[in-house]
Amino acid sequence: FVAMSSEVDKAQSAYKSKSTIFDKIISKEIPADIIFENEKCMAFNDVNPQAPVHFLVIPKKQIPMLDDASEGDQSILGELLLTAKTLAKQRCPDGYRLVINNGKQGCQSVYHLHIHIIGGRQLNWPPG
Ligand code: D5M
Repeated sequence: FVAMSSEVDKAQSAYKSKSTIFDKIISKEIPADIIFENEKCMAFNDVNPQAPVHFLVIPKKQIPMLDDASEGDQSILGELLLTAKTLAKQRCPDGYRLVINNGKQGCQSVYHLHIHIIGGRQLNWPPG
């Protein structure tokens, strides 16, 4: 419960900013456990894993949240989903879940669009 409420606390105090910690991961200013990278997107393991497999897929383009995605982002959104699927299929052959947290009540704490991929154990439904 501590871990869960601290993620909620982080989301409560998070806000959109010009650059986020994920930009620093993209530019390699700070290290991350990167598992995939191409010119458009990147995947790395989450520092606060909620399951045996928990990684994030992000666009290199700065899109703060899903709300900000537009018609012109169709191909990058598709690329994120297909990248997530390819990596998830290898790591979680028995199933997995994709999550996009959007905004305060969605529990978003980093304002750079990201897809969570969670798996490696039996997941529950519904989420909290
Ligand atoms: O999820 C943001 C997620 O990002 C949260 O699960 C922790 C993770 N995070 C935060 N900083 C890092 C670094 N530096 N490396 C890897 N993972 C990180 P949200 O959907 O915004 O709540």
